[in-house]
Amino acid sequence: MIRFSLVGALLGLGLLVLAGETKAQESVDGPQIVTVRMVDKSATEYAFEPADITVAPGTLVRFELTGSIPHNVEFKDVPPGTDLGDVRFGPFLLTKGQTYELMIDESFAMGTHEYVCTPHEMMGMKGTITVQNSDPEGRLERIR
Ligand SMILES: [Cu+2]
Repeated sequence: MIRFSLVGALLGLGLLVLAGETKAQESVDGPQIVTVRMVDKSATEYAFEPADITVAPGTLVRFELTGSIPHNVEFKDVPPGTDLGDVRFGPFLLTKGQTYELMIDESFAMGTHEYVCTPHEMMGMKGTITVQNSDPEGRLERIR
């Protein structure tokens, strides 16, 4: 039971902080939502789709597991001034359809944030989130 023991291990490490189940409501005043799918392209090929996104501060990035292989989001190379805390190493999504949401707030400095799926980095499962201010007056700056 590989999957069972993986769950146990994750629980043991206290990493199962899943944003999961709840789907954020998209309203007129709500944040812009960008979805990145975690895709099993074959038994040995996994990918984030789209791999490279550009977002404004205040955007909600939603990772969605579309297959049956567990994936996560681990930030590797981030711009100076970024302070991700626990978000640096995200939880593993285990169930098809499960989501993990990241609010692009002030903990993400402007610039390109490179991330990988920890177990599948060597198989090319990586992506980037480029944070770019599309709002020169700074209205969105303080949205969390
Ligand atoms: Cu993966």
